Amino acid sequence: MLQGIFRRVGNVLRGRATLDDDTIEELEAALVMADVSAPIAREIVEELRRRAEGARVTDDEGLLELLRDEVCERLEPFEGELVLASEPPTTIMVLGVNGTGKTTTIAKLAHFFRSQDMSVLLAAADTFRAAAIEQLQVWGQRVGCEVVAQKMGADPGAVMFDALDAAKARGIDVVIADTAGRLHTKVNLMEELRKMGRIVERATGRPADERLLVIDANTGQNAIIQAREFNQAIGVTGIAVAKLDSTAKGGALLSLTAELAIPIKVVGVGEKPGDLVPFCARDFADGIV
Ligand SMILES: Nc1nc2c(ncn2[C@@H]2O[C@H](COP(=O)(O)OP(=O)(O)OP(=O)(O)O)[C@@H](O)[C@H]2O)c(=O)[nH]1
Ligand SMILES: [Mg+2]
Repeated sequence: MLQGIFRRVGNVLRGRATLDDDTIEELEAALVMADVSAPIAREIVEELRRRAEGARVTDDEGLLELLRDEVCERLEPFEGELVLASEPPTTIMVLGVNGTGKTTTIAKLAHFFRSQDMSVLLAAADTFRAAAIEQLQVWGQRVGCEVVAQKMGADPGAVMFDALDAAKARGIDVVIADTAGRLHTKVNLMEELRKMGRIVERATGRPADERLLVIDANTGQNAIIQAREFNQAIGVTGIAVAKLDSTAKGGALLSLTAELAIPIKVVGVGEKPGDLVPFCARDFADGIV
């Protein structure tokens, strides 16, 4: 699944039977090239050295196996599952900066819930661009669920309110809200998200069941800054990684989870509604190394 730069991490080890200082240095550099932060890259190679000594590994396959295990064990505690509310509707707010893959991820989530025979309603609360509303409506048609929308420029909170009102009236299982991701008015954006959050709380008696942050797998260390900001604003309950199929990196997930301890819930591996899989640390580790 992942090629390119992260492959180099594996290539560094190929043909080497032991971890000499040069190999360690190259490996650390390769990890950083794959978007692993420098401190975590250092930790990983130190741990790998310890493991290799303990396990008396004698060939490159053995070293690779240890590296995969190390990556897997770091991410395993952060395998998460989407939360479904015991009292419907489950509310999922989908967050993230411009172009990360929010709307596509919503379509995929809707498709997934529909395949489980659940009813889904989409809230077009990214009212910043007319195209965003239309895009969600097209997806709604394609995956077979209703879309609650207002005009461009409308108050996203009002769209959220309408959507939850309709969902309760119709006994809908899951409401998924698109949100704006523009960055140039960040303070307003975060305030707007908090306001939407309060509207959910008032309508359902609890915070949105999922505040799902979409991270573009190509983003690199910026992903951590994004996660920190959204987390401060509204409390992120899970990460959705988009575009893992198109990246050569993905190492930012290691620092992101280490720093913020937010579970990774789903992974986007393409542009079609079916291209969404649960996050699996083992698959990720095997794919990258
Ligand atoms: N290959 C691949 N492309 C993806 C994936 N998810 C999203 N995309 C593409 O990424 C682009 C942006 O996706 P959107 O879902 O529109 O992103 P967004 O966050 O809603 O963007 P804005 O509404 O502009 O902020 C589109 O061209 C998608 O087809 C994925 O998992 N794999
Ligand atoms: Mg969008």
